[in-house]
Parts: sequence; C-alpha cells; structure tokens
Amino acid sequence: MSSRREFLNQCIAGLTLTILPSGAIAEQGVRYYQLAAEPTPHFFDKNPLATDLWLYNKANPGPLIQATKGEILDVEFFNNLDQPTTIHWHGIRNINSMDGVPDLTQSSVEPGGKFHYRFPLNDAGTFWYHSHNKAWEQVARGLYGPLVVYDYDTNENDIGSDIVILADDWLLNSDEQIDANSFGNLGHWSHGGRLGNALSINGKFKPAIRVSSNGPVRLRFLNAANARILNFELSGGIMMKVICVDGSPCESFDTNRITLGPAQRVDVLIEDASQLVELLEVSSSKALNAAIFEPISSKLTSVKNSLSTEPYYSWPDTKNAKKIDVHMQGGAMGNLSKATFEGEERGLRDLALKEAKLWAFNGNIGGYGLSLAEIEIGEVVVIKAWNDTAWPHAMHLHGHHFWVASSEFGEKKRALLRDTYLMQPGEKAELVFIANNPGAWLFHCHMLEHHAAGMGGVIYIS
Ligand SMILES: [Cu+2]
Repeated sequence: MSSRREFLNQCIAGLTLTILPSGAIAEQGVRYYQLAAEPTPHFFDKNPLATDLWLYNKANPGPLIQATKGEILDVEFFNNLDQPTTIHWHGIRNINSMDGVPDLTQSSVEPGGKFHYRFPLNDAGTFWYHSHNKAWEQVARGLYGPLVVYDYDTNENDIGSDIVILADDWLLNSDEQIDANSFGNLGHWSHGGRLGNALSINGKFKPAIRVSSNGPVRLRFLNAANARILNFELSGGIMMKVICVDGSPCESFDTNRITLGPAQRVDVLIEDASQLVELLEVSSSKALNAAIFEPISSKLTSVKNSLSTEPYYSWPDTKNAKKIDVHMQGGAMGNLSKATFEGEERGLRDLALKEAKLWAFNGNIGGYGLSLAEIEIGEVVVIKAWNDTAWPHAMHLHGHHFWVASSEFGEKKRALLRDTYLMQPGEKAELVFIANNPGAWLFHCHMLEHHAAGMGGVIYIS
C-alpha cells in the first residue's frame, strides 16, 4: 500500500479563468480546450425520441480534440454529473499525474468539481479520451471523445480526407433509453461484458460520412464500446491499407477487414476514395450497414503523402528483460474456483455474488491495490500474458506502447506496437516495452466489466 500512496497525486490547483474557444492556441505551443461532463438528451437518428446520455460538451462523441505533435494540451474539465469522474487520455504516453485513474494517479473529480489536465503531446496518432471512474457505466452512457494528434500543421485541415470513424454499441431499451437496469448484471460481467443492440458511428445510427472523392482518404477507426469486438469491411471488398495501430505508425499492409477490440484504433488509407459506398459491420452472418459514404469534391490536397512509417520506437532487445507473468483466469466456463481478494482466499461463487468479483491475475482479484511488479526506470519489460479463460480480452497498458507478435489480422503474425492487444481464449502473448515513463501504470482488460470485476493490476516504475 505504501508505494500506492507514494504515487497518489493530489489535484492540481490553480485553474486559469481565461475563456478561449476550443482548439485555440492559448499561448505558444499550447492547445486549449474546455470539457464539461453532463447529462444530455441525444438524437441518434430522426426518431423524435431523444436518448438521455452523459456527454462531454453535450456531444456524442465528445468534441474532436485536435493538436499538432509537440504541442501541450491544456484542458479545463468540469464535472456536472452527480457522481465522481476522471478523464483518461487513452494511448497518450502521459505524465502519470495526468493519466486520470481515480485513487491511483489523481483523486476523483467530485460532482460540481473541476480539474486541470495539462500535458505534452509527444506522439502523433489517433487517441481518445474517456471516463475512468465507474467506466462500465460512464463510458456506456457516452463519456468519451476522439483525440487526434497530427504530425503536420493542423491549419491545413483536411476536411473529407482525414476522417475519424468512432464506433460504439449501445444497450437500449424499447423506449430508446440506456438500459440502466442491466448495469452490474453478473451475466455480462462473467461473460463477454456488456454488449449493445444498436451500433453508432460518430454518434449516429447509419450516418452519411462525407469523403473527399479526389485522391486518397485516411480513415481513423476507433472502438469506444464497453466490450463489443467490431469487424468492419467496405462494400465491394475494397482493400484498406493499414498504416497505424493504436496511434503508432506500422509497416503498412493491405486487408479487407479491420478487427477492433474495445479501445483499439486502426488507421487505414483508401487509395481511391471515389469507390467508397458503404461501411459494413460483419461480425454476424448478415452484414450490418453501419454508415454510407457521401462523396464531396474538395480542393484540398487531401492526406499528406509524407506519412510516417516509423513506429514510436523499435522492438527492444529482451535478453536482460524483466519478466512479469500475468496468468489471466476467471469468468464463466473458466477454471478458477477460488481467488484471493483483499488478503483472503474465497470461493469464486462467493466472490461473484457478494463482491461482483469474477476475474483474477495470478490467483488475485485485481484492482488498483494489486501490484504486478516494481520496475526500474529504463528496464525492458516482457509481460507474459496467458489468457487462460474462455473469453477474449482487450489488454491495455497505460503510459506505454508495447510490442507484440499480433494474431489480430489473420494467420500471419505481425509485429505491432500497440497500447491495447486483443487476446483470444487460450492465447499466450508477450507484450514487450521499455519502462521509460515513471509512475503507477495500470494494466487491465478494456472490456470494462471485466476490469471492474477484477481484471487489472498496477506496474510501478521508478
Ligand atoms: Cu476481459
């Protein structure tokens, strides 16, 4: 507990009172935004019935935060909800005190309270921000938005040729409202997590996405769902060139299908955007029309030709690496019969019914109090993760990107630098990273119900 307390940072005091428009340059190299979380009625389509959501700046998704690599992001955050919350900046190799994990890196922002987030954006890429307190409810109610860091000057805004495609699936009842009765449902928590019944793209059901029809188009896919794994294809079998995963550039490759676990991002390039007609979600036997593309003509020169192919850093030598074994167990149809929770070994059924705890790392029900390792700054680390459960898990490391021989894009394993890796049942994977960012960093499943039910722990780096 002592190391935990050591790393617990207090709120940063001293909010500025300057009122600037979102995205303004507050001072040289500082990009300024205000975000307010609050209950908001939202229209997914032409249905006259609004759905009551919790949103940032009354929008779903929350506002697109745009900045250029090397700038500082400065966000004044206001909590107008009736429960505490925080914001996590997913994929940013952040300063630990700005990472937004309640009771680990900051105190929760209480109802009516505010917090000043300010940190450098050292990497270009597709990221996102989302609530990290009771995320299984707050993210499900809509508290997230995209964050794109460009590696060129954003004043040359590429409208129609650089497009975020943010997907979410919502569990709605017959009144088009969030099915609140099923929050905390043990069936969801012990199986694949909370799965929805309505797919939105950029906050709309089956929207028209305007694309510049002259030249190539960059699509930035992002899965904001609590637990749903999404599979996207383009109608006509149009091929997509994958250029980045989870923000970082990768060695490009062609595919006709993008698989996205919760929280993952994949950026693709479409060489000839005039061919784009429909975006399809193909997880079930009948493809779902998720969005249509609407061609617009644009005088802009479209996506930059000088796309970086260099990942944030290359796969490090692991000869002297520190190993962290993470044996993932639990859930329905699993082999975990008992686990240690708060120092006491108990039966899984008892833990499920009394504590809503169902998942474990190395026999321990996880949480912010579970230390997985203490690492010296600069060490190369290999997380040896073994998904010994009957379910896939989207394993996310805070504050770092890790290398993995990925099985996510077909038979051939690909070396990818990611911040979230989708592990199949039974899969063993080595997640390799350089521990060059000091702090208390969470490693957890991004199926948000799994995390809440015990699938998470902390790696301390100092
Ligand atoms: Cu999981």
